[in-house]
Amino acid sequence: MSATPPARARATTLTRNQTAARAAYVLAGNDRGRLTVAAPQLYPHMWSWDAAFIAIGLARVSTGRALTELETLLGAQWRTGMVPHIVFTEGETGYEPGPQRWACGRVCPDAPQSPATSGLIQPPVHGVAVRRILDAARGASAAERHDAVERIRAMWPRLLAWHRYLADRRDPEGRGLLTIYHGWESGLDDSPRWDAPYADVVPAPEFVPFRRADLHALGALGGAAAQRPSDAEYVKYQWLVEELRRARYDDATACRTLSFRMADVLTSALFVAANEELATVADELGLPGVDELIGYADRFRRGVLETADDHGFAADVDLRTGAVIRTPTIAGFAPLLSGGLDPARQQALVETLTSADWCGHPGFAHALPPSTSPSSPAFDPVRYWRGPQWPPVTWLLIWGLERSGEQETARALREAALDQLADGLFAEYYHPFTGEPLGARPQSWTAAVALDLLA
Ligand code: 2M8
Repeated sequence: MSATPPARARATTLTRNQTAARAAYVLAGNDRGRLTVAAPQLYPHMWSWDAAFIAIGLARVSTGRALTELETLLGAQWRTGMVPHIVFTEGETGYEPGPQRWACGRVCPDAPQSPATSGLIQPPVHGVAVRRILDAARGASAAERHDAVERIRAMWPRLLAWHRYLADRRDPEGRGLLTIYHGWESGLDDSPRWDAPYADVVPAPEFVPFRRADLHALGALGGAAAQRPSDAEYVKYQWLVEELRRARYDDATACRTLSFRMADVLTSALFVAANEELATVADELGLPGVDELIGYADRFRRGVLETADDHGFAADVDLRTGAVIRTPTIAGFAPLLSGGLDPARQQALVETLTSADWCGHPGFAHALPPSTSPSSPAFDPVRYWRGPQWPPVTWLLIWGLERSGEQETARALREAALDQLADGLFAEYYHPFTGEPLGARPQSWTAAVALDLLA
């Protein structure tokens, strides 16, 4: 994909106050009481990492409501400590695979009977949200702060169990990288980083793929199928769910039998950051687990940095073949989230991020990170995680750059992000060249990161 289409003039540019007001309005509209749906038509349920970003945004409006979001998610935790990637809202049938297809409560004794959940994970950014909520509570009334502290104390055992699950069951060999069983677990579903491993995911001949509800929902929003993963990819996604169900969602079995097992460097880097953030919360509130959390952060930071090349760019590892997958996707910037690079490699990585191969492409409508480098043959400016710019990922990079002491680059990204979000549409993702909104809208996590960036 080399052609660079002209940037389109957008219909509206809101002021920052208007953008914030509209973002809060979107979150209120997507609020179903104790959870916020990821997007009303396309994703009418709660998603795990979406919930964390939503809580980060809600903290700017009400720390109490932000905590409710995390409490609902953690309320669906499995006995193993696993936090599921989807918590299904009752009676909602517009998403596939739905609860019947996962059948978690039926085939796995560790899954809750209610609420119904999926049997996968997503990146563990929840610790980051907890830290942000506690910080936001500092500026609130004494009563709100007291309530926030008590509720964080109450959810602490579940947060620790989640991190223990990840460290023990998703890194049984202690390499400092988290194993994922499905591209969906990475959150970057159809990223080109998974193309090679997906070549080995071959559905059994008798497998009958089920109806794709996503294309129907997106079509109703006026979106085109070209913005979603292809049918060929979707059959593999469905087949992996089937494999997992056959493994009864048992981690030991999954680690032996699944046809997709990747050490995900971005998820691992986010785990480092979440452990560090939770360790500061534990320290501040006198909660148990500080040393354990710092231990996890150190172990996974080492794991992430071991994959980095001379320019600090990180890689995934295919655990089935041992192959190192260094695709030019946004995941390569993982060390900016885990921290720990030596100054020379950190500078090189920031230079790469701002170069014409990434945010600095001269044709981009907004100088923001694309999900895949436009110089990669796999780049596609409209298709999901294969090129478009995703606001929550931008948020993560801004946050990571600030933590890494790269204030100037963080500031530039923040300004560009606010320009992008001033269309007031809160799209799921954006066309890097035209600035056109793509995918679902309004998407809750986009509104949430807008609220936080504007605060
Ligand atoms: C997308 O993933 C779901 C499957 O989990 C889907 O396409 O049906 C991804 O963008 C994921 O990162 C996100 O959490 C989810 C809900 O926004 O949608």
